[in-house]
Amino acid sequence: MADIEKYKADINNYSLNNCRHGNQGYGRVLLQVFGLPGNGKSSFINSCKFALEGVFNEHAEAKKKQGGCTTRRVPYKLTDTIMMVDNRGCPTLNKYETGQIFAQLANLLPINDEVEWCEDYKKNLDRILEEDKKQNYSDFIVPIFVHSVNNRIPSQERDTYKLILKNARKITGINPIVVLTHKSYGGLIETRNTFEDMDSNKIYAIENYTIEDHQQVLGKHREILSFLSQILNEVNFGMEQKRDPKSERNDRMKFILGYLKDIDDEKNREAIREREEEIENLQKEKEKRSCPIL
Ligand SMILES: Nc1nc2c(ncn2[C@@H]2O[C@H](COP(=O)(O)OP(=O)(O)OP(=O)(O)O)[C@@H](O)[C@H]2O)c(=O)[nH]1
Ligand SMILES: [Mg+2]
Repeated sequence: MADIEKYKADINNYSLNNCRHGNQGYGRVLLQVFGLPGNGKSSFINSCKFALEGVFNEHAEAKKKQGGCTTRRVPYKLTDTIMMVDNRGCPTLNKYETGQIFAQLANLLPINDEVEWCEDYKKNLDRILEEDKKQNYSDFIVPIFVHSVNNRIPSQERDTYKLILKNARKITGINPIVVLTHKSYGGLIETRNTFEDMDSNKIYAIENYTIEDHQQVLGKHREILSFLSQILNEVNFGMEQKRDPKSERNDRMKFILGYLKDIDDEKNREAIREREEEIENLQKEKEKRSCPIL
């Protein structure tokens, strides 16, 4: 029990001011929870709050729901310094949807609003530029990828996952911390291996508290609090170096705008290819008609 109280005290008293070079302009730690729908993101946030505060509440709505339950980016306060953000999960992993994951991760989409995202480059750009007016650059972002062991990743999708995790690292400067939920449902070792093969080096397995089952368990509390405390070590490590929140935000912005532009260029090239094919087919058709077989 003593370790649990120690973890709680460390988490509750954590301040960026105590980092090696002081807070360097960062105001809070933003634990950016992301992943596909239904993998336990909201439940994980509820579990963290339960372990830290001692009372279970469905802070973040957690349900089995077709098409995703959480559709906004919702922030949940863990302490005065630590915030968890429940990001919208993406049902598919096409380039537009992954662009949306990255824009959320980079903290370039508004918090507390519906995450509206579409295939229109200009609209997405406007949304990001509008949010940028708030000049919110004082968050130290930690990416946390939540994935259920129930959700086996087919081998043909591994490259896409790998790319998402790699881009998340580029955006935030931290290799995403992987949280595997439903850990007692079988398949944990296999899923862990899959993530290790995708270059993940920080993988935690937990069983979330849920609305159906939130009987307090010492082992679960310990696991979750130990997780949070290790995340703070990660932040301390990142703060060992001199950094500048403003230029980091600019770099994130550059990355996202470049990514969106590339997708748009590809879409336009694809449209041109289709058009050329159409013309070619019409041409062939015309030739056939003007040259009947004798
Ligand atoms: N047994 C068990 N159930 C879990 C666990 N994590 C989540 N669940 C259940 O799985 C379902 C989906 O969990 P959510 O937390 O809503 O998942 P989400 O990732 O927030 O989903 P979206 O908001 O739709 O993106 C809910 O019914 C949860 O109760 C877990 O570790 N163990
Ligand atoms: Mg959710």
